[in-house]
Amino acid sequence: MTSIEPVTLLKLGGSVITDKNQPETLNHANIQAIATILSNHRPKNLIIVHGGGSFGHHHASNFDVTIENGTFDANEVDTIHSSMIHLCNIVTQTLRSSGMAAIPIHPLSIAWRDSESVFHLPSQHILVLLECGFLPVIHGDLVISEKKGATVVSGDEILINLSNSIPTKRIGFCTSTPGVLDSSGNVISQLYASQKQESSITHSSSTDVTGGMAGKIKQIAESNAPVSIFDLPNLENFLKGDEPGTLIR
Ligand code: IP8
Repeated sequence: MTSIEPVTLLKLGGSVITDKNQPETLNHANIQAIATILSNHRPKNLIIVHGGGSFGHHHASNFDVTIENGTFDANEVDTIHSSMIHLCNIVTQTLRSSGMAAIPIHPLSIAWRDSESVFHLPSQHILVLLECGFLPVIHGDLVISEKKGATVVSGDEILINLSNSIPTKRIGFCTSTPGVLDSSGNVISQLYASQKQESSITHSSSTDVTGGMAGKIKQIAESNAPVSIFDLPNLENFLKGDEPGTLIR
């Protein structure tokens, strides 16, 4: 068994790394900016999870595939999954070009949902990757679900699942908003467990089959580690150990 120091889990929102309003459109500038920031800071024991943005969500929505509603059509599975592999390859290639040892991990190949819809993601090999000095990069994807076929799993659910199976120091969600906003549009600096479900959360107008910020907050309620939600200009501060945006305990 491996034993490593507690990890940092970082979610790169699909709305940060892609243009969510244009099908299959990357935000190259943001992906490069993230790679530069990470290579300057070289955080130890980091696991990255990224979202689908205009890649996975666009195709999943066309085929009406969601977290609940699966597909048994292999061509649909391949179209959705391949678009996520493509996005993950761009992210990992950019990170490697900046000197990071990024390795893609594809949930469809290793994870599943059981008959109660409980999500299972083996994590031992992810720990071994970390121990060997690699930077694991996982992504929202399709997963095979008992009786339902292939359903969507969000990067948020993957991240929270990992935080409950791998000792986790902190969790960061790098999103297109500077944090969780109150009804006047101001960033709420701290939320406590009891408020996690009650905050005023706006819904995005772009295609998102996993529920946007509202879905994220629902997932975060399941985590044990402190969670920060912030935007790209604050990624560096998060990596330095600050608590930018909204801190959820
Ligand atoms: O953007 C969604 O991941 P998310 C993945 O983290 C697919 O919700 C395939 C739509």
